[in-house]
Amino acid sequence: MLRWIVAVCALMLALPVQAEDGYDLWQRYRPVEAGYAIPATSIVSEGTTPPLIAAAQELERGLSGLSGKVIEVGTLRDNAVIIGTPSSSAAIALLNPDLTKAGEEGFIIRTTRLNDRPVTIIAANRDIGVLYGVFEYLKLIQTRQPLTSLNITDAPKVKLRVLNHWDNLDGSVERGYAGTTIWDWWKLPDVRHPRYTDYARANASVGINGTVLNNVNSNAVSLSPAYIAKTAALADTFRPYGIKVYLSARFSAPIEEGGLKTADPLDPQVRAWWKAKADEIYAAIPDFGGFLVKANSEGQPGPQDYKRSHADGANMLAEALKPHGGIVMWRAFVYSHEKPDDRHKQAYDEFKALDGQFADNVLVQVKNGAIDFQPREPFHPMFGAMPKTPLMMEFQITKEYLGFSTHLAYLGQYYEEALKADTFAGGKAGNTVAKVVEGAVDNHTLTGIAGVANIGMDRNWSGSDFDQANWYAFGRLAWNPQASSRAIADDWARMTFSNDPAFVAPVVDMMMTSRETVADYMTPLGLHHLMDTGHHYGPGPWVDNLERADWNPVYYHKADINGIGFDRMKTGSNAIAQYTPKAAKLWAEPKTMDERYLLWFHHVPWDYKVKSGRTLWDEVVVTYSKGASDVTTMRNRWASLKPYVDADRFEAVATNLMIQEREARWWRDASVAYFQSISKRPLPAGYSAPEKTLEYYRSLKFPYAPGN
Ligand code: BDP
Repeated sequence: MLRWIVAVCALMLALPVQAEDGYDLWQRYRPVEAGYAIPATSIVSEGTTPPLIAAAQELERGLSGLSGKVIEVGTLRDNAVIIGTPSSSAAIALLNPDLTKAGEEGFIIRTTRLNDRPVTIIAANRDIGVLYGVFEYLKLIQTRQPLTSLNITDAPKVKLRVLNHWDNLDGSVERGYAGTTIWDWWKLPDVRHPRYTDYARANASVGINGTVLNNVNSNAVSLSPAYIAKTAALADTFRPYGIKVYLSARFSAPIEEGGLKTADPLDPQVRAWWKAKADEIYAAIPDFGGFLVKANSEGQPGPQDYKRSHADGANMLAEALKPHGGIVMWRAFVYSHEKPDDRHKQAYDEFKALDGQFADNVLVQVKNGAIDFQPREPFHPMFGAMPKTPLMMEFQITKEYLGFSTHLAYLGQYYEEALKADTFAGGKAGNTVAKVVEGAVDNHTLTGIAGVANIGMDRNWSGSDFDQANWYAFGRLAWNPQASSRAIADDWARMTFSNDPAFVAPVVDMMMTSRETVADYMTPLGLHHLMDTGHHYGPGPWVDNLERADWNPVYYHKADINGIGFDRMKTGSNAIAQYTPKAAKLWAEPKTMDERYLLWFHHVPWDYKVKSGRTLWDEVVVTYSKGASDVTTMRNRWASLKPYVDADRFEAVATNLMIQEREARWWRDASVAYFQSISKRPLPAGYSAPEKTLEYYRSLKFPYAPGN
């Protein structure tokens, strides 16, 4: 009897636990429901290289999980899935599929016949393409697409699809809201956590092929021999998944690590130091990707410390990396200490003149907007303005300015908005930011998109279940910047939660409006940079006492008794002139423009009549209130979806929405209280007064807010 009880208990422990904690991301591979047929019977893979082994393992894992049967790698049977390249697989070579459109990293998936047997082939020119094809094939099943007559060709439109980790060597993550860093620097290179492999699997599944391991506010120790060995261990783990490692390089490292007196990029000793450093790194990591650099920005050292230009700095590093095939991603997020000019204009002003001066292995990495990852920004005017320089897009995946990990904001919709914006480069319509980034406008082959990661040690990786969608959407849009964020949300929701249409449709709708909702309750009508000091958590529109004018929210909203908004027209900072005339025209006229950008570009009287017929003052209050009440709608919607979601993840999301509802009201009340103290106008009829006094909101302090 006792033996029987023990056996039953052991069996129960071995059974898959129903509860889900989000660790599996969109790669859950739970059995499909009856009625959806997976024809696959076996996997045929002859490849012996690490990416092909990883591809076969992933396919085995995915197919076995999804079909609920053991699907082995081995014998060729009817409906086998054959994977490989023409050189690794005799079967693929025999079938000789047309791989011309698959390029270096793409793939084809095709149902066909081999010796009169029905088979599915996943083929590519290179091993990594096979792995990407496997993930695509699994996605078809995960999203319940028909598998009977497949004929898919896909290849990435952008070459470098890179995560930027703002992770520090002490384990903290700048702007990280998902726990500490996943890099266990102390125990590397010896201890290689399984989580590193799962990280690589997740990234490869969306086509991410690079990762910058350390913060752009970097520490020269990352370039020391001990840390190069640690980085090499991570590179070894990621290599089978097609992911290269990069490091943020501190510009003054020749001084701090090398003991030199200067980091002047034109100094021969400095140049020699970087060359030797590059040689040392490549000896340990032959496929090292290169350097990301934040220079002369927010106190970081850079070439301007020596009266040299950004191009001088970037080209020195490029020269050191070039013999090894490495590249430099030089960030354009700069605003100078001396210049009192509109911060919006500074990156463009510094970089535009350098167009054509960068070495051919340098990309200039530009944030999506000219200020700083605000809930809404017009696209950065540098896109389309530097035809001779490959411009790399930098998105922020971590939600520094959008409510950390407790507010639900699907950023796929934000990324798509930025990518679809028309730069009218060369005066031509249709030269969107996406096309500039893809290199299609100016014929660049070196192209890239970066995303500031939202990954940490939290069990669910991203701090919240819905923040996983932002990592996912980033990867998908980096692969194809012209993809639809709605379709991506649809895939994600199916893979992460459920394929039930009664779940998918409302969730996707909710995701698609969620970022607008955040913009409404934080920064309506083009307002920006109103977050509280340092941590950027919660409202601080009253802040006016910081050292630099352009760190203060009052600098950005410029509200007084008469009106509000930043005049970036000719009458003001004239930042509008940095856009091509056709792009500028879209924002030039308050009467006709998209009012979601109104106060970004115009200083407008409170009594101005907006399109709704209300006064601007009333519209500000109404939009803040709408944002707050839309969160209540999201919360109710999620509550109605309880039957479709496992208990733990349902509760986790519900709790976050409760927090978001409370904080959206806080944003609304604090902002309305503050702006009313300036506008001195009554609230529109039917809108109740803020719950607490302005003094109360101003007194709130958050000394331990994360990510700061
Ligand atoms: C800002 C962040 C800051 C970063 C900086 C950057 O607040 O932590 O260091 O951007 O991108 O958004 O360099």
